[in-house]
Amino acid sequence: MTELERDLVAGVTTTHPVSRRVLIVTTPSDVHSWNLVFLSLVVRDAGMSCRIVGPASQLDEIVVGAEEFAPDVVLVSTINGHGEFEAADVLNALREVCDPHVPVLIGGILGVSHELRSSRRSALLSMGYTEVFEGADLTVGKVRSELERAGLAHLASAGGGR
Ligand code: B12
Repeated sequence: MTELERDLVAGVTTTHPVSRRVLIVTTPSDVHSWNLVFLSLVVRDAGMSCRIVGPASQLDEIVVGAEEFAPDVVLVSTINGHGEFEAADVLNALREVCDPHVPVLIGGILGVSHELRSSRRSALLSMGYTEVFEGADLTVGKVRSELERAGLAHLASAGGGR
């Protein structure tokens, strides 16, 4: 059995010797769950620890999850089309407890109109999201490199690794 397979059997929270921690949340209305499982596999495969708060992560659960897990990076995943409307509340909840340097990346299907994708991206970035993944951005390689970049940038700005 590989390390990844052992983690899958073990449950949704796993720890690795590498201390980067990734919190995975969704928006309060979104019940989709395989997106969260998929992301957790990418995170674990990259040798990072992860915790999933969702599906349908409520704002108080997001606050508690972020407080307990003290993530180095947060991934917000939503595909039901309401993401762009709930994104601000989720970010505000995270910022109640997360250090401002902690990168918060959002991705999935963030609205119901493909045509508005670029204006949605601009709005989410101005709101304070560190990076936005939608459509062609959603490759495993891109996600993984962004995760590593975000994790390293955070550790550097926090004055080194743990
Ligand atoms: C299964 C499914 C359901 C199941 C979910 C079961 C479960 N427990 O997960 C059920 C039946 C419950 C469901 C309900 C609904 N669904 Co649905 N569902 C799907 C379906 C068929 C597959 C989703 C899935 O599991 N994909 C597999 C995962 C692994 O892939 P993924 O979710 O796309 O995520 C990938 C990327 O987006 C990316 N990613 C995701 N998040 C993030 C985040 C970051 C940071 C990054 C980097 C990457 C990333 O990584 C993943 C792997 O590539 C999709 C259609 C489809 N074929 O995609 C519709 C779909 C998502 N559903 C849709 C809709 C509309 C609904 C409902 C509103 C329907 C209704 N009227 O009730 C409800 C929503 C309920 C709610 N409150 O959220 C729409 C959303 C449309 C939109 N956004 O414009 C879709 C796209 C169907 C469609 N074509 O219309 N659904």
